[in-house]
Amino acid sequence: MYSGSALSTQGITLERHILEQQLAIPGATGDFTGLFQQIALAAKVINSRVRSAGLAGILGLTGEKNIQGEEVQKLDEFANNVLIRSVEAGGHLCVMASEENEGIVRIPDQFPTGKYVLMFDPLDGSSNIDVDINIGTIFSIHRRVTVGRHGTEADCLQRGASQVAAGYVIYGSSTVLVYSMGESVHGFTLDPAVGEFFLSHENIRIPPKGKIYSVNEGNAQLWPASLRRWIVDMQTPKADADGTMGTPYSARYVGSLVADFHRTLLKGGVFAYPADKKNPQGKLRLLYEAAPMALLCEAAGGAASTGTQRILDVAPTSLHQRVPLYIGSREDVAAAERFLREE
Ligand code: P6P
Repeated sequence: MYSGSALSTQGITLERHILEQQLAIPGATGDFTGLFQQIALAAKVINSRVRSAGLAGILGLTGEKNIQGEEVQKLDEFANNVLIRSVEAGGHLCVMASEENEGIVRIPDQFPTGKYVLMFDPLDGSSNIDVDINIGTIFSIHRRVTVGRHGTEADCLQRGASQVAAGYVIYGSSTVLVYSMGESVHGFTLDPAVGEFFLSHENIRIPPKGKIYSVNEGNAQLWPASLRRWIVDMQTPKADADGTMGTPYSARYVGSLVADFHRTLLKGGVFAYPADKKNPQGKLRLLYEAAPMALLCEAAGGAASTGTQRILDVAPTSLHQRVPLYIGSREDVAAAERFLREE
């Protein structure tokens, strides 16, 4: 027998969901909905190319290096250009920033500008492209804080707590777009036959405590001893209340932030990219990796920390600054912070 709620949930497109969320926000103009539609279109185009990359013979390195000093994969460039071209003409943005661009990305003079700021990692985990492991696009949206036709770097250097929205697209066994405006988190799965994202994960909540930890243990000898003790603690079975021996945490590490975070968000546990002797500020970027993931995680009931400070409270000082990241279930992140406070 038809159940209205079942069909309606299956039939909710990303566009309809954003619109309904927008209507709940006083003074919303629909400007935001338009921007989201353009981001979703870019995701569909990137998805199509990611799925056919091996066939299109565009895998492999262009040989150039991005500002991170990393070899630039052709798909990185493609994804970056698709995102920029999809949103630059819409009149919703005053400025952009991308992992692939050293400075801010200016809205071309022939296009109108708007009140939002978009920052993104166009294809995170790109080192996994050639081995067909999940990769993703991460985005963060702020309202501008400056006046005048064009935005400036100051519009980008805002605390994560002031994000209007954040999200990611994971190009995995299916293509899922997850977004939040700060209150709740929702996931949409792309139906390639229809070319639409349909609501598939309504109101995602992360468990208060998980049983999975996710960190690159190859760096363990570069960590402080307190961090190694944290990992050993999770590897140590704890006796249950009735004295029966419990099970240790499982270790899962993909090496692609979007994949590791998506699993953490849905199953609980903790992902960490700590500071170490090689990366004294950590490896992950604040503005377009840690901060958007932190907004999503907190909106789902989790926590995100540098180990000593809430990620969403970090005051940015440069576009590509890096931060240590501990993110996931509240109790697991709190445990990491406790160990890090020890000498
Ligand atoms: P490592 C991918 O290059 C990335 O930026 C993130 O997606 C991922 O979490 C991290 O680096 C993996 O880094 O040093 O463990 O290979």
